[in-house]
Amino acid sequence: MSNTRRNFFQNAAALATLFGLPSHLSAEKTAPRKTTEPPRPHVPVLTPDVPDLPFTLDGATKVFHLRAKPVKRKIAPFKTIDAWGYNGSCPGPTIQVTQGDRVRIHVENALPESTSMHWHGLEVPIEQDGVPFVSQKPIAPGETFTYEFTVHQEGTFFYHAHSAMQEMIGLLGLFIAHPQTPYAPRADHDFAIVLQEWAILPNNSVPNTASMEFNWLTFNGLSAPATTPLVVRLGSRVRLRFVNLGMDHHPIHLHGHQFVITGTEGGRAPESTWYPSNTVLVGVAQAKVVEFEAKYPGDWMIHCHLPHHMMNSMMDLLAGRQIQTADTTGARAMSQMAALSRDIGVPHVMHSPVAENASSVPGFPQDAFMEMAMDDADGVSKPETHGLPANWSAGMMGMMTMVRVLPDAQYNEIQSLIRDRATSKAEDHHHGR
Ligand SMILES: [Cu+2]
Repeated sequence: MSNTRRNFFQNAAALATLFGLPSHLSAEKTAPRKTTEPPRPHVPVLTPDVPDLPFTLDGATKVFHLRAKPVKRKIAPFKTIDAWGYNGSCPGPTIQVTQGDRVRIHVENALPESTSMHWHGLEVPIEQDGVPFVSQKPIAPGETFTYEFTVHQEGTFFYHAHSAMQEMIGLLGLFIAHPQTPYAPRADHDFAIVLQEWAILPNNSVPNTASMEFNWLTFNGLSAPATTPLVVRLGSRVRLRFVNLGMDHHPIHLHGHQFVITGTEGGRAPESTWYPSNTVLVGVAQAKVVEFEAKYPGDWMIHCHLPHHMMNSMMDLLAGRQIQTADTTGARAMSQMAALSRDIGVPHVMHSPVAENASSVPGFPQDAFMEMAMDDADGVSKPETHGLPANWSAGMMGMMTMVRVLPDAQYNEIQSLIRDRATSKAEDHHHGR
């Protein structure tokens, strides 16, 4: 085959990867597979609320471009922060390659200080290791450094600036290497989630990366209820990949199902090591991969179980306002919350009822004023939340999302809404909106 033809086929394959719908987004999935169609070796990883990094081909080498730059991230309906990220996203876009691929990654520094890039867990030559002053000179502002290596491993890896404070302000992303020999059993859905914590004072937008007191906790750069639920088909096999590059360890708990731990930051774990759990501790610098059969229909929570990681910083809402909780009644609290709702422009804020004598009970309030429903807020309402019970968002805070295990009809309805969203976004783009 001539070089031109070979390039054409390689480029066609790359375009299919870039623009093809993941098989789990296809409504035709319920139809029996045609015998002539070769089975896909794996479904692509979906990183909710984070884009994939596109690539071009130079011969057989996949070429990526990452631009380190400050980025504004609306982590909750009432909180936008100044983080640093890549290509306008924090965490950075997800890189997906196949074991055996040769990759070239241009890292451009649009930060006001020098940076570096480390390929965490990947076995690369020392000059590609990305440690400033040890394996390379720091990448100065305005400079680009090009990394190139062959990925001979499979698994869940990540990339990050090899500088402690830059990691904490968001300079990291996922690096997924799909296996050459497909994993067994095959997963129907494959999701990845980056865990991060932030210390941001009320009325401030810049994280304090030196602080040990974290008040904002995020999955893929968002705090619940802004996190996008993971929508899966009832009866499917689901893989979840968690990556932690922060200061705290996070015990991630799944409701209503048991999973097995099928991999770590070092790759796939042998099946003989799998044992049932429903909580997995994702330690700092680790990846943990779990799999389960989505057997039970429902909207099942998945969240860090550290109590302080299951809340948002309400101080931001209160900014400059006094809410009297120590001497209040249900009606008074309701009117205060309604005023708050108007002021912050969140369509609907409510809390659950409190007893008439609440203020005379030592310990009150605990959660009474933390439950705020904002189902219709910008960034909360989306196809993936379609059909959830009213006020669902009142129970969602911090490092939290849900796995929605849905029967065919509901699953297909949401996938069709997601496709409509993609179409209208493409049209907006086409019309320069
Ligand atoms: Cu946690």
